[in-house]
Amino acid sequence: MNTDKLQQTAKALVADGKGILAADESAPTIKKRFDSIQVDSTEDNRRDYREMLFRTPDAGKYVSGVILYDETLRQKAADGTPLVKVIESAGIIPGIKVDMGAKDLVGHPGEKVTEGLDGLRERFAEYAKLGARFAKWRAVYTITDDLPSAACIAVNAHALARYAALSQEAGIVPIVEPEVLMDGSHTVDRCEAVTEAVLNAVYAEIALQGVNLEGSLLKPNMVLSGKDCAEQAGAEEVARRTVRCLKRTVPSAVPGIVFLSGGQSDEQATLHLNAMNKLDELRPWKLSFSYGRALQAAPLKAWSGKAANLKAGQQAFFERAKANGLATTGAYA
Ligand code: 5MM
Repeated sequence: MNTDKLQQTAKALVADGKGILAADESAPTIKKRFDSIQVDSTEDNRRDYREMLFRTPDAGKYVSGVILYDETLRQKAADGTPLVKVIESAGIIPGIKVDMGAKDLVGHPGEKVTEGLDGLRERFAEYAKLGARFAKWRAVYTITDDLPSAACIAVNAHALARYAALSQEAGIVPIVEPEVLMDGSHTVDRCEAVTEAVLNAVYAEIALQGVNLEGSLLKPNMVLSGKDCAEQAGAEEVARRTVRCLKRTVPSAVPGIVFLSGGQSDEQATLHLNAMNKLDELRPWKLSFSYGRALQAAPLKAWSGKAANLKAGQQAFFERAKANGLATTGAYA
Protein backbone atom coordinates (compact mmCIF):
# COMPACT_ATOMS: atom_id res chain seq x y z
CA MET A 1 0.00 0.00 0.00
CA ASN A 2 1.40 3.41 -1.01
CA THR A 3 0.63 5.33 2.18
CA ASP A 4 2.56 8.43 1.04
CA LYS A 5 0.29 8.85 -1.97
CA LEU A 6 -2.82 8.30 0.16
CA GLN A 7 -1.69 10.82 2.74
CA GLN A 8 -0.83 13.40 0.07
CA THR A 9 -4.30 13.11 -1.48
CA ALA A 10 -6.04 13.25 1.91
CA LYS A 11 -4.12 16.41 2.80
CA ALA A 12 -4.88 18.01 -0.56
CA LEU A 13 -8.61 17.43 -0.01
CA VAL A 14 -8.48 19.50 3.17
CA ALA A 15 -6.04 22.15 1.91
CA ASP A 16 -6.49 25.59 3.51
CA GLY A 17 -9.69 27.31 2.42
CA LYS A 18 -11.00 24.35 0.42
CA GLY A 19 -13.59 21.60 0.74
CA ILE A 20 -15.49 18.99 -1.23
CA LEU A 21 -18.56 19.13 -3.47
CA ALA A 22 -20.74 16.04 -3.01
CA ALA A 23 -22.35 15.55 -6.43
CA ASP A 24 -22.85 11.80 -6.01
CA GLU A 25 -26.64 11.69 -5.95
CA SER A 26 -27.87 8.27 -7.00
CA ALA A 27 -30.51 8.06 -9.77
CA PRO A 28 -33.52 8.27 -7.39
CA THR A 29 -32.02 11.20 -5.44
CA ILE A 30 -31.09 13.31 -8.47
CA LYS A 31 -34.59 12.67 -9.83
CA LYS A 32 -36.02 14.07 -6.60
CA ARG A 33 -33.81 17.17 -6.93
CA PHE A 34 -34.78 17.66 -10.60
CA ASP A 35 -38.48 17.16 -9.77
CA SER A 36 -38.21 20.19 -7.47
CA ILE A 37 -37.32 22.37 -10.50
CA GLN A 38 -39.63 20.50 -12.93
CA VAL A 39 -36.77 19.08 -15.02
CA ASP A 40 -36.71 15.51 -16.35
CA SER A 41 -33.89 13.39 -14.98
CA THR A 42 -32.45 12.31 -18.35
CA GLU A 43 -28.81 11.35 -18.87
CA ASP A 44 -28.22 14.56 -20.86
CA ASN A 45 -29.85 16.80 -18.26
CA ARG A 46 -27.81 15.21 -15.49
CA ARG A 47 -24.68 15.72 -17.59
CA ASP A 48 -25.55 19.36 -18.41
CA TYR A 49 -26.25 20.21 -14.78
CA ARG A 50 -23.11 18.63 -13.41
CA GLU A 51 -20.95 19.93 -16.24
CA MET A 52 -22.19 23.42 -15.39
CA LEU A 53 -20.94 22.98 -11.80
CA PHE A 54 -17.58 21.49 -12.80
CA ARG A 55 -16.89 24.27 -15.33
CA THR A 56 -17.65 27.09 -12.88
CA PRO A 57 -14.81 29.60 -13.35
CA ASP A 58 -12.40 29.63 -10.39
CA ALA A 59 -14.30 26.94 -8.46
CA GLY A 60 -10.93 25.29 -7.79
CA LYS A 61 -10.07 28.17 -5.44
CA TYR A 62 -12.54 26.79 -2.91
CA VAL A 63 -13.27 23.23 -4.06
CA SER A 64 -10.60 20.59 -3.57
CA GLY A 65 -12.55 17.53 -4.70
CA VAL A 66 -15.83 16.37 -6.12
CA ILE A 67 -17.61 13.11 -5.30
CA LEU A 68 -19.17 11.56 -8.38
CA TYR A 69 -21.76 8.89 -9.01
CA ASP A 70 -20.77 5.92 -11.20
CA GLU A 71 -22.56 7.37 -14.25
CA THR A 72 -20.76 10.72 -14.02
CA LEU A 73 -17.30 9.17 -13.68
CA ARG A 74 -17.87 7.53 -17.10
CA GLN A 75 -19.67 10.45 -18.76
CA LYS A 76 -18.39 12.85 -21.40
CA ALA A 77 -19.04 16.61 -21.49
CA ALA A 78 -21.16 18.03 -24.33
CA ASP A 79 -17.94 18.65 -26.33
CA GLY A 80 -16.78 15.05 -25.87
CA THR A 81 -14.19 15.69 -23.11
CA PRO A 82 -14.50 13.15 -20.27
CA LEU A 83 -15.97 14.91 -17.24
CA VAL A 84 -13.08 13.57 -15.15
CA LYS A 85 -10.70 15.58 -17.36
CA VAL A 86 -12.89 18.70 -17.02
CA ILE A 87 -12.65 18.32 -13.24
CA GLU A 88 -8.90 17.71 -13.24
CA SER A 89 -8.31 20.73 -15.53
CA ALA A 90 -10.04 22.87 -12.90
CA GLY A 91 -7.46 21.67 -10.36
CA ILE A 92 -10.08 19.56 -8.58
CA ILE A 93 -9.65 15.92 -7.48
CA PRO A 94 -12.26 13.41 -8.76
CA GLY A 95 -13.78 10.97 -6.25
CA ILE A 96 -16.42 8.26 -6.38
CA LYS A 97 -19.30 7.06 -4.21
CA VAL A 98 -18.93 3.28 -3.97
CA ASP A 99 -21.68 2.17 -1.59
CA MET A 100 -24.79 0.57 -3.05
CA GLY A 101 -27.17 2.32 -0.69
CA ALA A 102 -28.68 1.86 2.76
CA LYS A 103 -30.96 -1.21 2.93
CA ASP A 104 -33.35 -2.40 5.66
CA LEU A 105 -31.43 -4.09 8.47
CA VAL A 106 -32.91 -7.53 9.04
CA GLY A 107 -34.55 -7.93 12.46
CA HIS A 108 -34.29 -4.21 13.21
CA PRO A 109 -37.33 -2.33 11.92
CA GLY A 110 -36.62 1.30 11.06
CA GLU A 111 -32.87 0.78 10.73
CA LYS A 112 -30.52 0.51 7.76
CA VAL A 113 -27.26 -1.14 6.86
CA THR A 114 -25.25 0.07 3.88
CA GLU A 115 -24.48 -2.58 1.28
CA GLY A 116 -21.91 -2.85 -1.50
CA LEU A 117 -18.95 -4.86 -0.20
CA ASP A 118 -19.41 -7.78 -2.63
CA GLY A 119 -17.11 -7.26 -5.63
CA LEU A 120 -15.85 -3.99 -4.19
CA ARG A 121 -12.16 -4.89 -4.69
CA GLU A 122 -12.78 -5.29 -8.44
CA ARG A 123 -14.86 -2.11 -8.62
CA PHE A 124 -12.10 -0.17 -6.87
CA ALA A 125 -9.54 -1.40 -9.40
CA GLU A 126 -11.74 -0.09 -12.23
CA TYR A 127 -12.49 3.21 -10.48
CA ALA A 128 -8.77 3.82 -9.98
CA LYS A 129 -8.23 3.31 -13.74
CA LEU A 130 -11.07 5.74 -14.48
CA GLY A 131 -9.30 8.43 -12.42
CA ALA A 132 -10.95 8.33 -8.98
CA ARG A 133 -8.48 9.29 -6.24
CA PHE A 134 -10.81 9.20 -3.30
CA ALA A 135 -14.06 7.44 -2.40
CA LYS A 136 -17.05 7.69 -0.15
CA TRP A 137 -19.32 5.23 1.70
CA ARG A 138 -22.29 6.48 3.72
CA ALA A 139 -24.00 4.76 6.65
CA VAL A 140 -27.16 6.21 8.22
CA TYR A 141 -28.46 6.08 11.79
CA THR A 142 -31.92 7.14 12.92
CA ILE A 143 -32.46 8.57 16.40
CA THR A 144 -35.59 7.67 18.40
CA ASP A 145 -35.96 6.96 22.11
CA ASP A 146 -34.64 3.41 21.46
CA LEU A 147 -32.59 3.75 18.26
CA PRO A 148 -29.98 3.37 16.96
CA SER A 149 -29.61 -0.20 18.18
CA ALA A 150 -26.24 -1.66 19.15
CA ALA A 151 -26.61 -3.96 16.12
CA CYS A 152 -27.04 -1.07 13.69
CA ILE A 153 -23.99 0.72 15.12
CA ALA A 154 -21.87 -2.48 14.98
CA VAL A 155 -22.73 -3.69 11.46
CA ASN A 156 -22.28 -0.26 9.89
CA ALA A 157 -18.95 0.31 11.66
CA HIS A 158 -17.76 -3.05 10.37
CA ALA A 159 -18.81 -2.26 6.79
CA LEU A 160 -17.29 1.24 6.87
CA ALA A 161 -13.94 -0.16 7.99
CA ARG A 162 -13.98 -2.98 5.41
CA TYR A 163 -14.73 -0.46 2.68
CA ALA A 164 -11.96 1.86 3.92
CA ALA A 165 -9.37 -0.95 3.93
CA LEU A 166 -10.30 -2.02 0.38
CA SER A 167 -10.20 1.58 -0.81
CA GLN A 168 -6.67 2.09 0.50
CA GLU A 169 -5.53 -1.19 -1.06
CA ALA A 170 -6.49 0.34 -4.43
CA GLY A 171 -4.58 3.57 -3.66
CA ILE A 172 -7.83 5.51 -3.15
CA VAL A 173 -8.44 7.68 -0.05
CA PRO A 174 -11.55 6.54 1.80
CA ILE A 175 -13.98 9.09 3.18
CA VAL A 176 -15.83 7.39 6.00
CA GLU A 177 -19.35 8.81 6.32
CA PRO A 178 -21.42 7.79 9.34
CA GLU A 179 -24.49 10.07 9.23
CA VAL A 180 -26.63 10.39 12.35
CA LEU A 181 -29.80 11.83 10.82
CA MET A 182 -31.26 15.11 12.06
CA ASP A 183 -34.87 13.96 11.49
CA GLY A 184 -36.87 13.64 14.71
CA SER A 185 -37.64 15.55 17.88
CA HIS A 186 -34.58 14.46 19.88
CA THR A 187 -32.53 16.95 21.88
CA VAL A 188 -29.04 18.11 21.03
CA ASP A 189 -27.83 16.15 24.08
CA ARG A 190 -29.15 12.94 22.58
CA CYS A 191 -27.57 13.71 19.20
CA GLU A 192 -24.22 14.23 20.90
CA ALA A 193 -24.46 10.95 22.84
CA VAL A 194 -25.46 8.95 19.74
CA THR A 195 -22.80 10.57 17.55
CA GLU A 196 -20.18 9.76 20.18
CA ALA A 197 -21.25 6.10 20.35
CA VAL A 198 -21.28 5.78 16.55
CA LEU A 199 -17.83 7.35 16.10
CA ASN A 200 -16.33 5.27 18.90
CA ALA A 201 -17.57 2.10 17.16
CA VAL A 202 -16.31 3.27 13.75
CA TYR A 203 -12.79 4.04 15.00
CA ALA A 204 -12.60 0.79 16.98
CA GLU A 205 -13.30 -1.15 13.74
CA ILE A 206 -10.92 1.04 11.76
CA ALA A 207 -8.16 0.21 14.26
CA LEU A 208 -9.05 -3.49 14.25
CA GLN A 209 -8.96 -3.72 10.46
CA GLY A 210 -5.70 -1.77 10.13
CA VAL A 211 -6.93 1.22 8.13
CA ASN A 212 -4.24 3.89 7.75
CA LEU A 213 -5.64 6.89 9.64
CA GLU A 214 -3.41 9.48 7.95
CA GLY A 215 -4.67 8.35 4.55
CA SER A 216 -8.36 8.66 5.38
CA LEU A 217 -10.96 11.37 6.08
CA LEU A 218 -14.12 11.43 8.19
CA LYS A 219 -17.44 12.84 6.96
CA PRO A 220 -19.74 13.10 9.97
CA ASN A 221 -22.92 14.94 10.87
CA MET A 222 -22.69 17.98 13.11
CA VAL A 223 -24.15 17.72 16.60
CA LEU A 224 -27.57 19.34 16.11
CA SER A 225 -30.98 19.40 17.76
CA GLY A 226 -33.48 17.14 15.99
CA LYS A 227 -35.33 18.99 13.22
CA ASP A 228 -38.61 18.83 15.17
CA CYS A 229 -37.19 19.50 18.63
CA ALA A 230 -38.85 22.53 20.24
CA GLU A 231 -35.52 23.80 21.55
CA GLN A 232 -32.92 24.42 18.85
CA ALA A 233 -29.23 24.76 19.76
CA GLY A 234 -27.63 27.93 18.39
CA ALA A 235 -24.49 28.08 16.24
CA GLU A 236 -22.11 28.52 19.19
CA GLU A 237 -23.52 25.51 20.99
CA VAL A 238 -23.51 23.36 17.84
CA ALA A 239 -19.86 24.29 17.26
CA ARG A 240 -18.78 23.63 20.85
CA ARG A 241 -20.61 20.31 21.15
CA THR A 242 -19.51 19.06 17.72
CA VAL A 243 -15.85 19.76 18.37
CA ARG A 244 -16.08 18.26 21.87
CA CYS A 245 -17.65 15.09 20.48
CA LEU A 246 -15.01 14.79 17.74
CA LYS A 247 -12.16 15.37 20.19
CA ARG A 248 -13.46 12.49 22.30
CA THR A 249 -13.66 10.07 19.39
CA VAL A 250 -11.58 10.90 16.30
CA PRO A 251 -7.84 10.08 16.43
CA SER A 252 -5.57 13.06 15.89
CA ALA A 253 -3.78 11.19 13.07
CA VAL A 254 -6.83 11.76 10.83
CA PRO A 255 -5.91 14.80 8.70
CA GLY A 256 -9.38 16.19 8.19
CA ILE A 257 -13.05 16.12 8.99
CA VAL A 258 -15.36 17.15 6.17
CA PHE A 259 -18.93 17.64 7.37
CA LEU A 260 -22.09 16.70 5.51
CA SER A 261 -24.89 19.28 5.58
CA GLY A 262 -27.63 16.73 6.25
CA GLY A 263 -30.65 18.90 5.45
CA GLN A 264 -29.53 22.13 7.13
CA SER A 265 -30.17 25.27 5.08
CA ASP A 266 -27.13 26.30 3.07
CA GLU A 267 -26.58 29.40 5.23
CA GLN A 268 -26.88 27.38 8.45
CA ALA A 269 -24.33 24.81 7.25
CA THR A 270 -21.87 27.61 6.49
CA LEU A 271 -22.45 29.41 9.81
CA HIS A 272 -21.97 26.22 11.83
CA LEU A 273 -18.70 25.37 10.06
CA ASN A 274 -17.50 28.95 10.51
CA ALA A 275 -18.37 28.91 14.23
CA MET A 276 -16.33 25.72 14.72
CA ASN A 277 -13.31 27.18 12.99
CA LYS A 278 -13.60 30.33 15.10
CA LEU A 279 -13.46 28.43 18.40
CA ASP A 280 -10.47 29.49 20.41
CA GLU A 281 -9.09 26.01 21.06
CA LEU A 282 -6.51 23.75 19.49
CA ARG A 283 -7.72 21.03 17.13
CA PRO A 284 -5.61 18.26 15.63
CA TRP A 285 -7.50 17.98 12.32
CA LYS A 286 -8.76 20.40 9.64
CA LEU A 287 -12.51 21.08 9.77
CA SER A 288 -14.00 21.50 6.31
CA PHE A 289 -17.05 20.60 4.22
CA SER A 290 -18.28 17.90 1.88
CA TYR A 291 -21.72 19.34 1.21
CA GLY A 292 -24.30 18.14 -1.26
CA ARG A 293 -27.52 20.05 -0.73
CA ALA A 294 -25.89 23.04 1.00
CA LEU A 295 -23.72 23.69 -2.07
CA GLN A 296 -26.23 22.73 -4.73
CA ALA A 297 -29.63 24.09 -3.64
CA ALA A 298 -28.87 27.60 -4.93
CA PRO A 299 -27.29 26.67 -8.30
CA LEU A 300 -29.94 24.04 -8.99
CA LYS A 301 -32.67 26.64 -8.57
CA ALA A 302 -30.77 29.31 -10.54
CA TRP A 303 -30.18 26.88 -13.44
CA SER A 304 -33.68 25.36 -13.50
CA GLY A 305 -32.80 23.27 -16.55
CA LYS A 306 -32.31 26.22 -18.94
CA ALA A 307 -29.10 26.72 -20.92
CA ALA A 308 -29.70 30.48 -20.73
CA ASN A 309 -29.29 30.27 -16.93
CA LEU A 310 -25.90 28.58 -17.01
CA LYS A 311 -23.95 31.63 -15.85
CA ALA A 312 -26.46 32.34 -13.07
CA GLY A 313 -26.13 28.71 -11.91
CA GLN A 314 -22.34 28.96 -11.89
CA GLN A 315 -22.45 32.27 -10.05
CA ALA A 316 -24.72 30.77 -7.38
CA PHE A 317 -22.43 27.75 -7.00
CA PHE A 318 -19.34 29.93 -6.79
CA GLU A 319 -20.91 32.03 -4.03
CA ARG A 320 -21.74 28.97 -1.90
CA ALA A 321 -18.30 27.44 -2.51
CA LYS A 322 -16.58 30.71 -1.56
CA ALA A 323 -18.70 31.16 1.59
CA ASN A 324 -17.81 27.65 2.77
CA GLY A 325 -14.17 28.04 1.74
CA LEU A 326 -14.02 31.11 4.01
CA ALA A 327 -15.80 29.17 6.78
CA THR A 328 -12.97 26.61 6.82
CA THR A 329 -10.79 29.32 8.36
CA GLY A 330 -13.51 31.04 10.38
CA ALA A 331 -13.35 34.02 8.01
CA TYR A 332 -16.97 33.97 6.79
CA ALA A 333 -18.96 37.06 7.74
C1 5MM B 1 -25.32 14.30 -2.60
O1 5MM B 1 -26.04 13.31 -1.88
C2 5MM B 1 -25.32 12.11 -1.66
C3 5MM B 1 -25.97 10.93 -2.30
O2 5MM B 1 -27.07 10.47 -1.60
P1 5MM B 1 -27.85 9.15 -2.14
O3 5MM B 1 -26.87 8.02 -2.17
O4 5MM B 1 -28.92 9.00 -1.10
O5 5MM B 1 -28.40 9.47 -3.47
C4 5MM B 1 -25.02 11.94 -0.18
O6 5MM B 1 -24.34 10.75 0.12
C5 5MM B 1 -24.16 13.08 0.24
O7 5MM B 1 -22.86 12.90 -0.24
C6 5MM B 1 -24.10 13.24 1.74
O8 5MM B 1 -25.28 12.84 2.39
C7 5MM B 1 -23.88 14.69 2.08
O9 5MM B 1 -24.84 15.46 1.39
P2 5MM B 1 -25.64 16.55 2.20
O10 5MM B 1 -26.73 16.98 1.25
O11 5MM B 1 -26.15 15.89 3.44
O12 5MM B 1 -24.63 17.63 2.48
